This record gives sequence, C-alpha cells and structure tokens, in this order.
Amino acid sequence: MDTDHNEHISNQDQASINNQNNEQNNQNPQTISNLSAGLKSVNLSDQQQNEVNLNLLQQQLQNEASTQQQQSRISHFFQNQPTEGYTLFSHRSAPNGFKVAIILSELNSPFNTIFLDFNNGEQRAPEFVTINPNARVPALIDHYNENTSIWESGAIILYLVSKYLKEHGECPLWSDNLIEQSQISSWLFFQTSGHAPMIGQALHFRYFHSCPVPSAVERYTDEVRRVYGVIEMALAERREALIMDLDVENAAAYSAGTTPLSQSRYFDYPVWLVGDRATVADLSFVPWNNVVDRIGINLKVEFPEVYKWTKYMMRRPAVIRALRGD
Ligand SMILES: N[C@@H](CCC(=O)N[C@@H](CS)C(=O)NCC(=O)O)C(=O)O
Repeated sequence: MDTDHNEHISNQDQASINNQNNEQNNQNPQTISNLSAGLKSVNLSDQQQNEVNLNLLQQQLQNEASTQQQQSRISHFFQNQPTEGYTLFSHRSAPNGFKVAIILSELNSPFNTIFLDFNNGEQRAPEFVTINPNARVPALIDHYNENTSIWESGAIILYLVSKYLKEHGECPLWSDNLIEQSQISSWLFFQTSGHAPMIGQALHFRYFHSCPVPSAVERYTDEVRRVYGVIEMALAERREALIMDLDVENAAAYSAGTTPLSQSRYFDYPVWLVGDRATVADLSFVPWNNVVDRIGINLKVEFPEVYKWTKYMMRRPAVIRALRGD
C-alpha cells in the first residue's frame, strides 16, 4: 500500500520532501538514524538520547550474558564432540525434531538429543548456525562419518535411510527399488513442504500471532484439511485394494456395492502409503498428526483412515520411545 502511495508522489514533491529532511538533519545534530524502525530519522532531546543510550547498553549487556550462556553449553558440545553415534538437535515441542527421532529410533541408531532453548536464542548460537544456516531444528551430526552435519528434516531422513541401505543391503523404512524410492520421496516431500508448514502456520495464527487474523486461521486450517483429504483418499484406495485382494469370497459383493467395505474383516487392517509396510513416507507424518487437534481438526471423525493409520504408528515401540524423548 505504501508503494502505491509513493507512486502518486511527483518527482517535484519528492525533491521538496528530501530537502526538508536534509534541512532538519543539518539543524539538529542529535538526529539519529533508526535502522530497525524502517530507516526513519528520529529527533531526540538530550534526556531522551540518554535514556536511549542507557536502554541500548542494558540490552547489549543482556544479549552478551545470554550469548555467553549459550556459548558455554553449545560451544562445549562442539569442542568435545562424541566419536560415535549421532547428535540430534531438537526442541521439546518441535514436531520436525521428533520426526527425525522416530526414524533414528526405528533404525536402532544410537543417538543423543540436545533440546535447544529457543527462549535463550540457542538456535542462533554461532556454532549451531554453522551446521544449520537456517537456525532451526532439526539438525543432525553423524559422528561415525567425520561429524558430517545435515539440516532440514526431509534431507536428514533421506540421509539416514540411504546410509542404512548402503550398510545393510536393505532398509525396512526405505526401498532398494528406484520406483518405490520415488513414491516414498514424493510423500516425504509432500509432508515437509505441504503438511508441516500449513499446520505450523495454522497454529501460529491461532495461538501466537500478535493480533487476531481470522482469515489466516481459516485459510491455513482449510489447507490442512485439504492436505488430509489427499492422504485420506490415498489410504482409502489402499484399503479397497487390500480388501479386494484378501477378502476374495466377498469381493464381488463389495464391487457391486451390495455390501459396504466397512463390513470386511480387513477394514481395520493396517494400510500404508507405499507398499505393504510402514516407510518414512508414513512415519514422517506422525508427530504433526499428534498435534492437529489443537487447530480444531478431529482426525477420528473427519479422516477415519488417517486416524487408524496414525494409531497403528503411535503403537510402535520405537515411535513411543522417540515421542517420549528417550
Ligand atoms: N523445513 C524445516 C522446518 C524447521 C522448523 O521450522 N523448525 C522449527 C521447530 S518445528 C524451529 O526450529 N523453530 C525455531 C524458530 O523459529 O526460531 C524442517 O523440516 O526441518
């Protein structure tokens, strides 16, 4: 809107505004340039100037104290890195961090978690930013592999399963078949780019935004529902295929529509997004499915296949361990 407004100011008007600003600046040597307030010039009295200086000094001291605190814990870790296992940087309430913990736990990979303190700005500690330039969790260090660091949950997951496959010749959560790999990756990318960010934004506008924006809450919640609609449809198709395959004697009645699929004894049997077992395509959705009720979505009522699928995954011992933060 400001841009539109500025377009209506003629060059002559703009020159006169610039002159006025220059004159004011020359008349008052105490004019300071306030960068963080959008590069606007502010005129201050001596007393105001002293107060600003005092505030800035206090703020600087506080920042230095908190930076030193971060440095003691985070620097200490980086100066004394383990020689084996993995270190996962996460946060106690970060679903993206738990996503990686689930995969590590499922693969029985030994890992230690450092839960960062966001209130203290630990995610911006210089050493952490060198391993994740985006200053967010999760990030992973592989101490078995020259302390290689990986960031972005999807990239970390692909690293872990590819490495596992290379070392063991097979990986229960991945595939050695290129076509299956591409199908698993599609769901994984959909999770990281479509599912997680939409729930994240819906939570933000519902609980944390500085002022109410009902249209944003509605937009992101609707988008989450659309995403769940896509998964529900895929799982329902898998269910139908499975029932037709296994419930042979009733298949004709299901096809004709004379008996509903819900009557099949396979109606609650587990189904998966790719193939006949849980892969990273499925497991990456778990931690976010676990918080979606907070944006008013009831999976059991609105997306019954997604609900059953999530319930199966939440019962897995490795998932339970990971979600507990063990
Ligand atoms: N696309 C990234 C998202 C990472 C992300 O947003 N992490 C959140 C926690 S779930 C975070 O670190 N937030 C800290 C902050 O905003 O400063 C991924 O999947 O790894």
